[in-house]
Amino acid sequence: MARHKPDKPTVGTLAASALEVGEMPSGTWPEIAFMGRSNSGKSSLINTLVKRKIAHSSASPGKTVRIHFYAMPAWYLVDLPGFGYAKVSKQERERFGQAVETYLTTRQQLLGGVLIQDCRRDPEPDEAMVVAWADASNRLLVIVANKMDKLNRSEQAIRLKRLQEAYQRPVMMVSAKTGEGLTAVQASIMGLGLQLP
Ligand SMILES: Nc1nc2c(ncn2[C@@H]2O[C@H](COP(=O)(O)OP(=O)(O)O)[C@@H](O)[C@H]2O)c(=O)[nH]1
Ligand SMILES: [Mg+2]
Repeated sequence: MARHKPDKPTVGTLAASALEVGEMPSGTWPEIAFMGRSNSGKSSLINTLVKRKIAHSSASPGKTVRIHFYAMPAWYLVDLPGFGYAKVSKQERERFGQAVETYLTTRQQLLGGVLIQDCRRDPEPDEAMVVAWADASNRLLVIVANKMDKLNRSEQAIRLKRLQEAYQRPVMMVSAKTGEGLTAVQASIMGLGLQLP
């Protein structure tokens, strides 16, 4: 029988920083993975959602990029510093891409993902891959279009329509900066039975 180390880290703390399964939390808490192109505002969104500064900013050049597990009330917020990550070598990027892929496709505790993108951009192949993953693995995916404060009301409506057409899924317009739209994101996390701090 598998032996689990009980999960009991303090809310908001970094419980694990992993590149391999053996380095990931070994308990049974469910996980939600936050993904997005760098500069989409992923860290800002995470920090606003959990009401504290937890998300790392991008690692300095040459530093290994890892999968970060932050303790929430009885679940883990998983920060996947994924695509568009240009500061590391090609070799490093491939290694990391493999770690993320293995995590996404094999992790039992993973309930779903939150995909963050800049509302002013259209989805690119990286974003499409995340949607394909959610479809193939039948996992929940919340698509968040961030930085809505950069657009006026009519531009917001145009972008929302365009993004929903491109994704063929609901998209939530938010601003990590002003907090606008975030209750919908909170509601979808809480709809999974997970509590936010
Ligand atoms: N105006 C505005 N700027 C934002 C918003 N979210 C993030 N930013 C800015 O976008 C830049 C990248 O944010 P960061 O959270 O580091 O993005 P990450 O690379 O995806 O983790 C920073 O300068 C943030 O201050 C937002 O909702 N509105
Ligand atoms: Mg970041």
